[in-house]
Amino acid sequence: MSTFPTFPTDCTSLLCKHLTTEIFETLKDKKTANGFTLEDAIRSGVENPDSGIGVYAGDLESYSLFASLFDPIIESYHGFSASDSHQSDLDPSHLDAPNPDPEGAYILSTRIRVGRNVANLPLGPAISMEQRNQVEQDVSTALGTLTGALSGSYYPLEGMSETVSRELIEDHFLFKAGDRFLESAGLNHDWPEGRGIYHNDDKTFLVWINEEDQLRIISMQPGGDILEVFTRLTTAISEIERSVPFSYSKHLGYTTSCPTNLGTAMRASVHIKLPKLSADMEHFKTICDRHHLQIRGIHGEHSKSEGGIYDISNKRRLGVTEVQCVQDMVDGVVELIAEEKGLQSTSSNRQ
Ligand code: ADP
Ligand code: ILO
Repeated sequence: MSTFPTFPTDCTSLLCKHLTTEIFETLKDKKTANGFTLEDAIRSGVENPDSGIGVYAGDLESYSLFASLFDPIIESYHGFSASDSHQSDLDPSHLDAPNPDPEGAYILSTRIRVGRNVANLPLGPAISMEQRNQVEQDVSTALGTLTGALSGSYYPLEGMSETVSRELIEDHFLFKAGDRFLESAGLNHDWPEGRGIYHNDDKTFLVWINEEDQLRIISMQPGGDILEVFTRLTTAISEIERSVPFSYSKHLGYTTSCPTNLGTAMRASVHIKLPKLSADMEHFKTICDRHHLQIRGIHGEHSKSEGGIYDISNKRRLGVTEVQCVQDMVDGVVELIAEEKGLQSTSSNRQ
């Protein structure tokens, strides 16, 4: 790439905010050992100017070689500076999480996922077909050794019937095909080969293979027992880590292809019914901001809410521990439920 990309005047992505002509000129001819370039890193944000972020890494080296672009983006998104370092804490006994909704009136389900990538391999945007297929083989073999509540089966996407995959997506278990942000980032190359999903019989423990990250390890179940969900996840992570070495750096924590996921790579969410509170979106957002929470629709990122049900999750992932990520979500959900209850009783007193 020799010319500076053009962005529409209303573009608000972190890429367009931080990519100056000086940074562009310094980085445009650099290449990581895996052949990943600046052009590759910014393609998603250039082709999708409505991106929030707009960049992806091809390998761990991308974060240091293109640091003059990635660092300010990481600082803007996570409030984490180049001199900070990351801490991990996956100990469930450090979490204070009694079920915020024991009667099941508000929380439909809880899900906690982490992203992981295999050490010393390129990330999805720069991986070859052979390397990706090897990841699928190694990870599915490792998962095949799990026992007890984690034992299950691997279902490759290739050969999966349309009906089965539609059902898994609608029931919130499987990733969707054709995401345009991932497509531009090169993450859909050779689709559907090398991709698939592992799950136990109850679908409370799932692993996505070779989607945005090489592994997305997921624990989920109906209701609001967040501690049980976190405990299952942490057990699974340490079991998998015995045979699959994960890419981790002291500075950035777990390596991920999208900078928003760096650090813990954790998203802890509930699907929660808040019809009264969400009628006043500004008030709803103020509470979420106070607890560092993100609001999504119920069919994943870039989807809409249905029936006053929202996906509420931690926004901070880097420079905070996994326990803190989940604690943000728990504390915010407690306040959201109290607020919804208050609004419900005010409106029933008026009737
Ligand atoms: P990610 O969690 O990897 O960031 P998405 O936002 O696309 O990705 O969510 C993936 C899927 O997980 C979607 O189908 C979404 O509805 C589902 N999901 C997320 N949180 C929950 C939850 N608390 N309960 C049930 N399904 C959930
Ligand atoms: N590249 C997209 C998505 C960023 C955050 N989400 C995920 C799934 N990583 C954007 O810049 O809006």
